[in-house]
Amino acid sequence: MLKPQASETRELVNLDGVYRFKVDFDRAGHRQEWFKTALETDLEMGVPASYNDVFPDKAVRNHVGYVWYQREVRVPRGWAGERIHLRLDSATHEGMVWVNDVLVAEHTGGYMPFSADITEHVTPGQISRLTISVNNELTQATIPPGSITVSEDGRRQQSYLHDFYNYAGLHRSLWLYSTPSVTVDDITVVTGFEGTTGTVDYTIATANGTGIEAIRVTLRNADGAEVAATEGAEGTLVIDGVVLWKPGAAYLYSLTAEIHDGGRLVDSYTLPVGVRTVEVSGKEFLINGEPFYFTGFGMHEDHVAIGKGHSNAQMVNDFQLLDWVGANSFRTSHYPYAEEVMEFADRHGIVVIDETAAVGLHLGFGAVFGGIAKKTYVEGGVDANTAANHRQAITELVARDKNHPSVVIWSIANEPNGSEEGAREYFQPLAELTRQLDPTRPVGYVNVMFDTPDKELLGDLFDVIMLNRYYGWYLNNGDLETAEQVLEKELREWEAKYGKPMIMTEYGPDTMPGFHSIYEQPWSEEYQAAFLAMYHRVFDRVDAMVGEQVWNFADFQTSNGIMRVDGNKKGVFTRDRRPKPAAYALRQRWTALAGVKNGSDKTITNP
Ligand code: GCB
Repeated sequence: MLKPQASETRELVNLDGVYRFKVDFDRAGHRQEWFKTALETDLEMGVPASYNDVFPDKAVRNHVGYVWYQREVRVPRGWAGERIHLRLDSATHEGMVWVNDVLVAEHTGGYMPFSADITEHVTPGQISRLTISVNNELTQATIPPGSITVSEDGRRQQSYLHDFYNYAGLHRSLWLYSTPSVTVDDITVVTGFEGTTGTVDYTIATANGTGIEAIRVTLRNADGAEVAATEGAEGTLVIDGVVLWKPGAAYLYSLTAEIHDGGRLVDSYTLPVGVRTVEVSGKEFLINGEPFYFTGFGMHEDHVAIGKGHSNAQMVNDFQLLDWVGANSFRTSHYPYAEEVMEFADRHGIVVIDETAAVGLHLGFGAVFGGIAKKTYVEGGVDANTAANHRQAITELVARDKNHPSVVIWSIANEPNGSEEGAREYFQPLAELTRQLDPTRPVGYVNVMFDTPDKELLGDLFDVIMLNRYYGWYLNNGDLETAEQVLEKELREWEAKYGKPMIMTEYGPDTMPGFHSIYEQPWSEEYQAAFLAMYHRVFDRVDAMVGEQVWNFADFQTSNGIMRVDGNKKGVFTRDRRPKPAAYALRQRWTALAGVKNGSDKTITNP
């Protein structure tokens, strides 16, 4: 799926701004056809952003159901004769879109783009009414799943098994764009190299052509000089003296695909391309044939006031802090991030573990918080409906992100139940689907701490072992000595069981900024630093460890509960991005680790 862009043959108008906004408290909007007239409301809402924390009103924040957005859009008058499209980069979790009175698009899945050809419903030069209903409900059939109950006084209440606030709304940009009718519909690139010769295998899908158009493909280097060119819908571009895309040293070529008809340029689309390879070999994770050691974080799209709304300035700030702390990677825990984030990572050589929104697929979790342990793989639980939506989530993620050089692993789920009967039956087809959609990248899932190697049933289906461990926090709280022993013992068991590269994708304690303790008490800033240093000692002793991603980059908002005080405090930065002391310790370690290869001489002195 190509991101809309302006080109010689395409135009692009951004539709971000302030929309009329109405919360559908009575679930009346669809029945009363609110899209047919101006929304009756005094409220307005900024887009992109989550609406939840914008209004000082508990009823809005806690609303479960639909909200409505509306604005007028003038289609540029010069677009007569073009195809006209509308694109929403996301609507969390379900969006329905009307242009004037006509429903033009519907999409479920809160972190993926969708678009509609609206040519027949608009007139260039004229104003049209754009109305969007957005539903924030999570059910057992959505990804991520959740459940809704109705209180005695009739309020709908949402619960879910993931640990981040269910922010909702139009979190990402909206676009109006034009294309010719014959278009470059999709491009897929797979890159490789042999010595100093690089290759870009490409496939171009066109739409609405007659089949006789010529396809021309040109590859330019970062200075804009042509380095290779060829013709046809499929082929290989060869680059002499290739400059590779490397972690920390990004280099991007640009591939322009053009459709020509009788000498006339019909459509043109340009895609940034980084030439690199990714591979798992024994216990090593190789980028460009060289062992790579992941340092960084599990993150969240989460900021004060805008919630999960994308902000370019906040994004740049987060990447600057990643750079400052010496991180070379992050995981898009626990859902695909905005495309601008992926593009930034491409441009700056940051390595990404790209995750679907399949989080909370473990119904036994209830028991941990004093509730009942339910079975996961049963009808009405994680079942065929979930699997169908999970397939969609994987398919859409690969379609959107397959060309990003920064993406080196597909993570198809976070902490599903991986030890219960039914887990293999559920995950095997999904692992196969991911490989079929993209045979070039390693595939993994993120393992939960209950699924120790003696119980876990899935590891052989995947290329890498990704583990979230909280010894010293949820287990052995305050006792880092015992935690160190159990952690090392378990990691060695994983290593012996699979002999695959292992990444610690989550580890870290909640930490209250400003709380100090000479006794290394849990919640103190000293405990966070000591906890991380202990994990690092262990990682440095276990050969198969190829990465460490601390939980979390920053404090983030969660749902209410006795385990959380205004959210999760495991951030190394606070929610407003101030460093806790652990940030300085990580900076020292990761800066020293940079460039040190896995295996050979990974041992460094811990701060
Ligand atoms: C986990 C989850 C993550 C939570 C974290 C925690 O295992 O993957 O979403 O936020 O633990 O802090 O409890």
